[in-house]
Parts: sequence; C-alpha cells; structure tokens
Amino acid sequence: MTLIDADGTVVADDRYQLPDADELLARYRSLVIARRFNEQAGALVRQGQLAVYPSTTGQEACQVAAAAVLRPGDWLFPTYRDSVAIMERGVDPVEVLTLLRGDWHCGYDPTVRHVAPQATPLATQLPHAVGVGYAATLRGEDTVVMRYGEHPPAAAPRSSRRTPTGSTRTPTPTTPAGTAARTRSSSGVPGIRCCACEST
Ligand SMILES: Cc1ncc(C[n+]2csc(CCOP(=O)(O)OP(=O)(O)O)c2C)c(N)n1
Repeated sequence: MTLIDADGTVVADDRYQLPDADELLARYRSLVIARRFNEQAGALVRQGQLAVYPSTTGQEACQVAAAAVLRPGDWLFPTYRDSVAIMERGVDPVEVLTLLRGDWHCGYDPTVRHVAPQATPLATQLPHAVGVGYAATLRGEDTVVMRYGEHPPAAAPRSSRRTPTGSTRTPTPTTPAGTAARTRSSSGVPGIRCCACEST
C-alpha cells in the first residue's frame, strides 16, 4: 500500500482517504517532535542519564499513525521501542522515559491514557493485550487494543477468540516486510505491507 510516493506525490487509492490538511499538519508536527525526541534520548544514553533508548528514527510515522487512530477509550500495549507512540497518546515525554532510566515503575498511570507499561521481555505485552481485548468482547464494549511487536505465536489467541486486537511493526533489516506479512497471516492476523521506509 502506498499513499504518498518517494517524490511526495499523492497516490490515489479508493480504499483509503488521506486525512484533511489540519490533521496532516498536526501529525507532521508529531513526526518532527518524534525525530528530535529520538535524538535527545540517544544523547541522554551517551550522557549516562538513561540506561537504554531503543530508537525509532526513520520509523516515526509507524509510531505516530498507529497511536493516532486510537480513540481515548482504546488501549495501547507498547514494547521498549515504542516511546513515540506513547507520547502520541498524550503521555508526558519525561514520564515516558522513566522506565528507560531504570526506575522501578513505568512513570505514568496506565489507566489514564490507556497505555500499558512498555514491555521489555519480548512478547509479554501480547497475552496482556489479548486479555484486555477478550474482556472487552465479553463485556460487549467497543474497544480496540493495539499492540506493538512481531511475535505471531503469542497472538494466536487473538484469532481463536476473535478479540479486537491489532498489531503494528515497521519492517527492519532483520525482519523483511515480506516475512512479517507472511507470519502474521499464519496466525490469522492479516498483514499489509506499507511503502518502504528508512530503518535503523
Ligand atoms: C523474552 C526475551 N528474550 C530475549 C530478549 C533479548 N532481546 C532484546 S531485543 C531482542 C530482539 C528483538 O527484535 P524484534 O522483535 O525484531 O524487535 P526490535 O527490537 O527490532 O524492535 C532480543 C532477542 C528479551 N528482551 N526478551
């Protein structure tokens, strides 16, 4: 799927409408802030202020767009690499960095913005996300649960229980887009390959 090509030209696709100009400008602002945030967090690591900072330089749009489509009552289940998505949900950047600084808590109240703590043990966010999605289904709530990360086997309950749990991850050199799309299909979660983007 390509909506804007490498030259910045809009590519019409009847299935998807571009947001209006105000929305695009607001999200572009988020992208610029995200790139700057990535730079600064990297500097804080080198200064010894943060224990670690997994960067999303070159992948900012995946972070911003995925968080932007969620409604206030929806849930986000991020990994260690998804600080920008958490900011897009409205969490203060200083609070976002609390866990990466090495503190014992995640820095924000997950129930306020409906953002779970960042998961560092791989795939542990998935059973939690599926559980919240399943609970919402049982309660008859209109809640979408967005989870980040590429761990299809752990998402299997999502397809068997038909929970409203979606996923996103940018293709990286170690996980080519084709591979990601195929593995998601094998667990019943359809994958869409978006236009290629830079990655680190
Ligand atoms: C359960 C578990 N095993 C091993 C690790 C060590 N580890 C940290 S990052 C990583 C690679 C993850 O790659 P990917 O899922 O593609 O995410 P990315 O960091 O590229 O966003 C591994 C193996 C971990 N965090 N958790």
